Amino acid sequence: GLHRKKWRQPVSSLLELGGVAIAKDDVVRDDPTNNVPDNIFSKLGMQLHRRDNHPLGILKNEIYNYFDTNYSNKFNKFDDLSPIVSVKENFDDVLVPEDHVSRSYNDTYYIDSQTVLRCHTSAHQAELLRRGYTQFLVTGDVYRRDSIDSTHYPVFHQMEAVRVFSLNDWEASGTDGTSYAADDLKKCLEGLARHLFGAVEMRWVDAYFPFTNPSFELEIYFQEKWLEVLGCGVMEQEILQKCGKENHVAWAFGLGLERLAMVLFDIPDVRLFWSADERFTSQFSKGKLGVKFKPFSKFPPCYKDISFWINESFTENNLCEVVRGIAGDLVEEVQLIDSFTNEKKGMTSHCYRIAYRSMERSLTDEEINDLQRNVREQVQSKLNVVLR
Ligand code: FA5
Ligand code: MG
Repeated sequence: GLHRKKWRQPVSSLLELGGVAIAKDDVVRDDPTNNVPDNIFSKLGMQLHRRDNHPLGILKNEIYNYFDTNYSNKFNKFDDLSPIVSVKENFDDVLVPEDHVSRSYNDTYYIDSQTVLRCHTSAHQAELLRRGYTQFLVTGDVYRRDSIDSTHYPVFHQMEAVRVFSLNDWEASGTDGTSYAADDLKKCLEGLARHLFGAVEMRWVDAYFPFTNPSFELEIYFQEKWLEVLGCGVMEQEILQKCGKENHVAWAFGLGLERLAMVLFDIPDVRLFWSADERFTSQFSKGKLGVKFKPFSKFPPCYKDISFWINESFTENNLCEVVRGIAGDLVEEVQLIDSFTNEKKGMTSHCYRIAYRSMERSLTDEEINDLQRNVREQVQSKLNVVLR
């Protein structure tokens, strides 16, 4: 009957957060009304950024210090806003186009068709502007269906900052509002980078966001690569106008706390932030920024390849979710290493290399073979691909 699913839901798969009850679902489907799997569900409410002895909490507090000491007008701080937001807040309010990929079930976790796990802290910009705030910081956990490697995780943390100016502020400067805000933004972020890092190699890259123009990304050189740490720009006028802020300009940025913390603390893999192992947690303490993490030991990775004929609905994010659902934090990377099309049959084959590695111990052959057998079974049954 009508209520079948709703009422049969076992209690343990329901969670109350910020007054909203959400359900989990462990099936990967193309058009679900709820695509939040167990391993994501279990991260809700953890709030690593509110732990003073956790690298993310230490970093958050240090950024607070920077704003407190450099701005006489205090920034309002929020770090406890519910990650469950409406589609309107997450996308519409920040002008994300109707057909933008980030809205798809493949990229975003939906609780139902109108409710998502926020995929960025920008989801709170409009609400706070409407409530009258003009300088604020929002820190929180954000959720994305994404690929798997050492710098990507489906749950991570962002800090959003917004600063609004009125005509008085830029009139005297002799420049237009947009340049005034862009200059102030870059000054703020370069100051923040110096505050956190002292000297570090960084560069500005032009970017695109639906909610800012112009838009930029900041990259920092880390482990022989340029690592993107934040996006920012001058807020689109339309957002300000809709929030009752005509004749104002504003800048905004959203930074990835894990990415910055990896550089600051020398943390080599994003999974470590979730570790409850004392050999990790005991290395960090309140107020101590930049203590270099000492790996307990580097355990060897084990590589397993899997090849299959894909179908039209196949996506890498779905594959990663299946692998993560089985191996959890034992999976370090899922990488496409080969792809070819058989023109006659009109079929395409992908080969992925899965790297299994624990940050905490050596894995046994048996354990890895079990994981891989499970992966093969579920890739076949849940993604409807044909194994080779
Ligand atoms: C955004 O999320 C924008 N909302 C940022 C923004 C805010 C732009 C305000 C303009 C104005 P982006 O998708 O690039 O942008 O993510 C921002 C940062 O989050 C990235 O630079 C990166 O540091 C971090 N990040 C993104 N995906 C992941 C991931 N899977 N794991 C860890 N960190 C990530
Ligand atoms: Mg980006």
